[in-house]
Amino acid sequence: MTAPDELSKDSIEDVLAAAEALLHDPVASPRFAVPCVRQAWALTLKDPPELSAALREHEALSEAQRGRFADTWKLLEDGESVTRGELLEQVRVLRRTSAPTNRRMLYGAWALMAVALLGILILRMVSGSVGITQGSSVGPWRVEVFAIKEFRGPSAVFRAADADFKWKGPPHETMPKDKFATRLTTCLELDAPTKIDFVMVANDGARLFVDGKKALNAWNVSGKARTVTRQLAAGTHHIVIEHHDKRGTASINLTASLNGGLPGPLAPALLRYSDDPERC
Ligand SMILES: [Ca+2]
Repeated sequence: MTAPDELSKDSIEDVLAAAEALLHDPVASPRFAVPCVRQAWALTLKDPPELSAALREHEALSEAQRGRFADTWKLLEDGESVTRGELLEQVRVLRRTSAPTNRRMLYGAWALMAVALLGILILRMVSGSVGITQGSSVGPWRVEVFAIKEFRGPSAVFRAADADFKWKGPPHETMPKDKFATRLTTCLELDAPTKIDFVMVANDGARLFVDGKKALNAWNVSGKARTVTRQLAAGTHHIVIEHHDKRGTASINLTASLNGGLPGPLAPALLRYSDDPERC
């Protein structure tokens, strides 16, 4: 069963805000913003199988925009680069055109949430002991949640397919809704040397460790994307994200580009679950 908070994790405003933060960061290459812009289009166009083809027929665009945007995504799919200006134009258009779709999605999310809650109620009536679960029992990421940001005291552990969460309430039924901390760990298995660009966005703060070394530190920076490039040897690499929330909503998202390819979530096929958060 899908947990209610998972239904609302892909708010288009958050995705566009992350894209803008990256595109306005003079240090970050525009390609770091590509996964956010792609996700925004996927939300707007209901996850089309081929984005360039869908853009060529998108009615909310002018004819010139259709051709230009479709060409941009074709280039990206072929591993070519794009300019900051091209992506910023798409973000501006997405901001202008996504509102009605977003309202429809919100309505859909509420409807799904109502169905999910009804399902939970029925299960509780049948079994008398079923609680709301977060995450799942499968997935290569180990997620451990603590009630305080020092990562001490009682914790809750679950698994996830991806390092991509947004919480409006508690991250787990045993945890508070504010001032909690999460540690996400996984093992990245590479069969060849690989250059990886990591992009991390978090609310309220997070840091990324690769093989025990701090690679990104945004512990006191909320909502701003941070990027880093690592050349990794073939073999197993321990990936750790530490995240904390102060109050309000909380989120963590990690994407990566491998050898200059199209950025996206780390593919589950490259990841292995380890029950030990300290090592692979
Ligand atoms: Ca927060």
